[in-house]
Amino acid sequence: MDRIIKKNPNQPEFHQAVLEVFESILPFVVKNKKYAKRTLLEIMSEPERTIGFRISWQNDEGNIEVNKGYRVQMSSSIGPYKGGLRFHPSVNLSILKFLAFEQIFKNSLTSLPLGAGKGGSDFDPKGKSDNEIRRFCQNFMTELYRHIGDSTDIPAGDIGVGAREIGYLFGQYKKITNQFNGVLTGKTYGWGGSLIRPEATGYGCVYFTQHLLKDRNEDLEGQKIGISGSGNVAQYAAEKAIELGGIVQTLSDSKGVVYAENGLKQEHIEFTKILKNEKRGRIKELADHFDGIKYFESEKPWRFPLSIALPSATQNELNLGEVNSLVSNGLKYVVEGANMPTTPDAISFLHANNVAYGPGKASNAGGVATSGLEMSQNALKLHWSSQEVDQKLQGIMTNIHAQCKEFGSESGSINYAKGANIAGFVRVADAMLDQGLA
Ligand code: NDP
Ligand code: 2IT
Repeated sequence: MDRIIKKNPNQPEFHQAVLEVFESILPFVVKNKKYAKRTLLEIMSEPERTIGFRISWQNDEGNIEVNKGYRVQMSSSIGPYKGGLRFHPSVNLSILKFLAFEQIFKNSLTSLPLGAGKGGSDFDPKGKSDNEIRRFCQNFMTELYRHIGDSTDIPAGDIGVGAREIGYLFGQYKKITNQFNGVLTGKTYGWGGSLIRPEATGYGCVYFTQHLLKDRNEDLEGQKIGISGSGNVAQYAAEKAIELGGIVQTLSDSKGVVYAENGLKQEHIEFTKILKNEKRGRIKELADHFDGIKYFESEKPWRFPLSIALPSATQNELNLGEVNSLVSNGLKYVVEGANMPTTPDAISFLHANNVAYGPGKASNAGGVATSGLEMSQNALKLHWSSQEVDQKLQGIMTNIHAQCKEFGSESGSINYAKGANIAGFVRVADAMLDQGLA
């Protein structure tokens, strides 16, 4: 770990993600001769390839702006590089490398042939016109296209990249390469997307939550659920949790949180989808528009008494002080919709206080898994029905939970994070050994 920190200075998020995995799997690696003598973990933490590029684009005033673009091709041991693109002003190599590193284990857990990658830009989509977004995406793809391909590297969405951006990116890829193929996932259904891909991360996270509840002989009915974020993951986690009888009390964005004591209803989720995906407004407008919903500026969901927290916005958004107060207010489950939303000291606190903790690399894997299903449909040149895709997604989440239990069972309890890390590691490590890569 010291060597990794030295080789990758000033990358705190990357160090955090690597340390979390190292700490939890080291005893397993040391015990297993096959892995013990190798530097597998160290090799895995070095991207196979890191690409950086300039994106210059014209804003609506006619001026040229410039942003940084990246693709981190982390691991191709079990399949082509696969993972999302993030457009957010905070994007840098530390964040993309942590995300790409998490993606190794997540994609392995899906049991599909998916390697790991992540990319994006420090471009800020907030307040940009549709035309500016289109020009930016086209210029981003003009640089990226030479590094990706439907059996090389298959990007998708993440923060700030949804159906609109994937459309513009795909249009430019097709124009440059003269190829119509499955090089991106998260496409619109009418031109190669998969049904249920928009829903998959949020739905999958709730399916995973159901498994954790079942392990403790509970179910979702009547649970007070706090969800952070109001983007793709949060919208569909809320929708599925409501459908299954949960009381979803919060959604949020970077400006504040909305709280509905009696729980949000499907009509509120439909409003949120239009607000966020089309009008691109602030979550405050949900409270302005409906009775029984209050808005708290600059606050997070974690100040309310919840039994289940589904952090679904961004990294390190749930800290020790917040879990401490949540636990004194009756918190029993934290299941991550986002990537690495819970800080390391908060995770330790959850384990010490018998709160079931579902790590993002397991609980939000439904998104990339359904991207894998989109790739299969593209390769076969056909579409599966919603029911078929949803059933496969449920099967994958069930299987991920089973792997977490198999490798994470400790005397009297289950450490799902340890289970996810070991199970994810084994498949990739074995492939690396088979292929002479370690
Ligand atoms: P979206 O861009 O659709 O939504 C992001 C949401 O999180 C918005 O409500 C946004 O608020 C909020 N948010 C983003 N950054 C911050 C921040 N720094 N502080 C506070 N709030 C913030 O992204 P997704 O829903 O796709 O992604 C959410 C999380 O889920 C990310 O961690 C992503 O990596 C992870 N994830 C996504 C998957 C997918 O398929 N999309 C799959 C697996 C994981 P605002 O609009 O105000 O910025
Ligand atoms: O973090 C993630 O797993 C994603 N953003 C989805 C990646 C994908 O390729 O669907």
